[in-house]
Amino acid sequence: MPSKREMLERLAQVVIDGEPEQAVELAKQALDQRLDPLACINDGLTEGIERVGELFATGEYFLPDLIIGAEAMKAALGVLEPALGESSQERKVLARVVLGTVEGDLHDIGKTLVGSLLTANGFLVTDIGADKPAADFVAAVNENNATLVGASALLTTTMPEQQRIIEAFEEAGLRDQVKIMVGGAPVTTSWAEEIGADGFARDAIGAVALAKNLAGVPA
Ligand code: B1M
Repeated sequence: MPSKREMLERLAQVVIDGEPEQAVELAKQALDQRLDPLACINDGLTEGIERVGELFATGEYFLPDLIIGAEAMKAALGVLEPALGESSQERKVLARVVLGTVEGDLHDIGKTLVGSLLTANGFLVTDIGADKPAADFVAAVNENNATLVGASALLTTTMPEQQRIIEAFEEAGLRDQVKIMVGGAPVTTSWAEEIGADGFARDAIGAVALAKNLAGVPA
C-alpha cells in the first residue's frame, strides 16, 4: 500500500498530468486508506493545480492544459468533498451564506471548496455559481435570508467586481444586514479594507474562521 506522502504526490501528479479518470480512482483509494480528505485536497490536489498554474505562467502549459488540470481536480473533489461534511449532519445552522464567483470570472474550484468547508462546519450555503453579477448576490440574499456573503475573484481584472457587490448592497439598502467577505488568490487584506469588505480569508480554512467570527460564533 502506498504511504500517505506517496498518495498525496500521486494526487498532485494526476492533476498536473490532467487525468480526470485516474484522479477519481486515486481519490477513492485515498479514502479507502482513510486519508484525511482535507489533506488530500490541500496537500495533494491543490499542490498539483498550483504547479499547473506555474507551468501556464511560464509558457510551458497552454490553456487546454489548464482546463484539463482543473477537470482532473474537480473530478477528484467530487469524491473527496462529500467526505468533508460527513460528521456535520445534525449540527444546527450557524448562519446562512450566499457564495459566488464575481462577474467575468469563471474560476470556481476555490469558491466551491470554501462552500464545502463552510457547509461541513455548520453554515447553510447557497452557492450561486461563477461569473455572477452583483445583482445576483443581492437577489440570493433576499431569497435566502442570508446574513453572510462571500465573493471570490481569481483574476486581477475581476477583483473590482467585489467592490461592485458591496456597492450593490449599499444601493439596495441592505449593507447593514449582511457581512461581506472576499477571497481568491490575488485578493489581500489591504484590498478588502480598501473596498470596505468586512473581512478577507486567504484559504478555505481561514474562510470558516472568518465566517464564524462575522457570524459571532466562537471559533
Ligand atoms: Co486561470 N488563471 N485563467 N483558469 N487559473 C489563474 C488564476 C492564473 C493565476 C494562472 C497564471 O497565469 N499563473 C491567471 C490569473 C492572472 C491574474 O489575473 N493575476 C489565470 C488566467 C490568466 C486565466 C485566463 C485569463 C487564461 C486565458 O484565457 N488566457 C482565463 C480566464 C477565464 C475567466 O475566468 N474569464 C482562465 C481560465 C481558467 C480555467 C477555466 C481554464 C481554469 C478554471 C476552471 C474552474 O475553476 N472551473 C483555470 C485555472 C484552473 C487556474 C489556476 C491554474 C488554478 C485556480 C484554482 O482552481 N486553484 C490558476 C493559477 C493559481 O491559482 N495558482 C489560474 C485551486 C483553488 C483551490 O485555489 O482558487 O486560489 P483558489 O482558492 C483558494 C483561495 O484563493 C481561497 O480559498 C481557496 C481554497 O483554499 N479562496 C477564498 C477562493 N475564493 C475565496 C473566497 C473567500 C475566501 C477564500 O471568501 C469569500
